[in-house]
Amino acid sequence: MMHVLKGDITRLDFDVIVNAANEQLAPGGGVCGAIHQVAGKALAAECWKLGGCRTGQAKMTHAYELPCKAVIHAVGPIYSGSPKDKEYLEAAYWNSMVLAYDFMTKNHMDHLTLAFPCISTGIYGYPKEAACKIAIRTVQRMYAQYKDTRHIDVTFVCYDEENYMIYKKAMHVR
Ligand code: AR6
Repeated sequence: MMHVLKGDITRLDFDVIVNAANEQLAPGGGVCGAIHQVAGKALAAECWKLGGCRTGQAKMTHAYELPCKAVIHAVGPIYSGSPKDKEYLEAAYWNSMVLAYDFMTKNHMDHLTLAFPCISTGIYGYPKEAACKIAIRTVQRMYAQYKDTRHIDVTFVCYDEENYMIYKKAMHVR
């Protein structure tokens, strides 16, 4: 199932949350800054050891002071208008889901709650409606691929009203 919520991803109760990270995996601003602030300095130290993450890729860390069990750092594209942007954004969602399924397997879980922020739609400037369609389609594609008994419940956590309205419309939520 996919859900949409308006709120602060660092304060909600999920097994795993996704961070809209940068290639350096540095704390930065936006949702990334908020996640690092709540997690504490140990998160930045672990991220530093990972040696960065290419656009479209994702890496997992511990969650430290955050209420979740783990954090997936996904790097979305800096919007440029090139067709590559879409590919990279799809890859960021897809690779995050792959890591979430791996986490479930390693931890012998048959159900996991995963929260995504609206990757790339803040500082990285991706048009929000287009990004929303990509996010939803990619998660649907992943669900079709992993048709087994284990299930990931995905929630898109929107911080700004505009994204929230866009997601609600796209998901036919009143
Ligand atoms: N919870 C959920 N969503 C949030 C929160 C929050 N606490 N805070 C902001 N958002 P952005 P990007 C939303 O700029 O565009 C960082 O500096 C926000 O409204 O955080 O992928 C990184 O380090 C927007 O819809 O990420 C990178 O350098 C969405 O999160 C760069 O920004 C994404 O906005 C990444 O840019």
